[in-house]
Amino acid sequence: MHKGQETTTDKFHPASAPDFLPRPQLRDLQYTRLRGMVEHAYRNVAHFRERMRGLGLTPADLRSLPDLTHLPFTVKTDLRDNYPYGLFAVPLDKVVRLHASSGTTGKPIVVPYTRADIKVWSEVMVRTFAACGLHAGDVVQNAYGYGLFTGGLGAHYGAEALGATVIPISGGNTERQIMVLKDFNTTAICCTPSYFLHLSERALEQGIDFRQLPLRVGVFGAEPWTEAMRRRIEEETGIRAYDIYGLSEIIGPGVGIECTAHDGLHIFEDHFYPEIVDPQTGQPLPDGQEGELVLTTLSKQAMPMIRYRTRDITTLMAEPCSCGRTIRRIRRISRRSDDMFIIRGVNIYPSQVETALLNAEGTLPHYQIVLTREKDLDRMEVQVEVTPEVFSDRIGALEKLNTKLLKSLEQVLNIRVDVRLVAPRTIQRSEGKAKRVLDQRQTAG
Ligand code: DLL
Repeated sequence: MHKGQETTTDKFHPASAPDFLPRPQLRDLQYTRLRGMVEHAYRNVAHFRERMRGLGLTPADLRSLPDLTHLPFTVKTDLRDNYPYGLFAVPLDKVVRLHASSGTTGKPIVVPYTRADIKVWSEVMVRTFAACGLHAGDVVQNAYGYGLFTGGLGAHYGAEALGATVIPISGGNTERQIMVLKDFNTTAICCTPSYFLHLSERALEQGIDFRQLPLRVGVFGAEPWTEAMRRRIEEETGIRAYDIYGLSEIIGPGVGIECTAHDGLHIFEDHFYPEIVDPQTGQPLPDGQEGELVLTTLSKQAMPMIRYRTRDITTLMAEPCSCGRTIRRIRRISRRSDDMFIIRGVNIYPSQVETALLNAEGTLPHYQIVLTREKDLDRMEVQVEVTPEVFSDRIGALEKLNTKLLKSLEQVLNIRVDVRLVAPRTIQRSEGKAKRVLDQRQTAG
């Protein structure tokens, strides 16, 4: 049962018009914008110019949209190597905002915006919220972090431009989040799915059931999550949970969003051109085939990105969506090509573990994967919280669940791993992106 009344009126939001363009018109628009953007990048960014010249290409060689596949890729190290301002295509006096993505090691990646870029960003975020059925009158609690992270301000500008009432609460301070959610009659919340679970759990401990509140929509992203996780969230809180995708290098949040059909994420293709390539060879793959998402910005001024390798693994869905949008969809991003770890020769992604765990009754959606090395042998332990009922049951219930999880994990992963059932609230909660894998193999020697 969901409180979120799903309407199709979102398609009538004026800002959403580009979502419904006839495909030939959209392709014309994409090509025109691509030409302009490549010329701009070629003229103003030495890195792009040199890379193109290295392949004997100039912007004039771009005679059609498919010619895009001849252009060189941009990868994360290109951004690192040009830290901080080397890939900027405009002088600093045209840059009105800087954000940065922290990354796991070393220096961050710096992303600049001109005034026009901010406008585009707000526009795609309005289209994002409209696709989730939000409108003026909604009270949006924005719990994405404000600051260098793009989540907070990106969602803020979009929600404001939509005409909604924004609560710029930022991430963290769980007690205050719950108080505001209840007292301010919040109808929509933006945060990572893992943090939302934490909020709803803490609220329940205080006797506050989200199902009894006006909250009806969650706009969740910035980290991978699964259908099993969505089911848990929707069942436990009575809201509709939407998957929002984005990355700093391209703009921040607002690259893609689910519509009320909840069947893939629409990419705002008039601003971000998607391709899927083989992650190993870089060869373009046809629609419907899984691979690495590559994005090209079509309108970004301050830092255009040509064929950026996102490392996010997904599939482009060419078939039309029941919502009527003509912009293509990607499947939910369940993994990154660099998420993968290898245990005893088997490739494993955290999302496989999540699905296996959450399909079992008695588990809570909090888990962690701990990798260690003992006598040169890799060991993987999956720690998962169990419901208080299971935990306080006779030892039999725990054992039964343990055996069940061992089996389903072995089925999914094709190797035997260890499972440790732990008490509720044992696994550390995150206020932003959850850290699912604890790799202690290096330190274990
Ligand atoms: O996470 C931007 C964002 C903010 C997106 C708020 C959505 C909501 P970065 O910190 O640069 O930017 O991280 C980008 O996060 O390449 C994906 O690997 C992952 N990611 C983002 N959204 C999703 C999602 C923001 N819905 C990286 N599903 C991306 C899976 C996601 N992974």
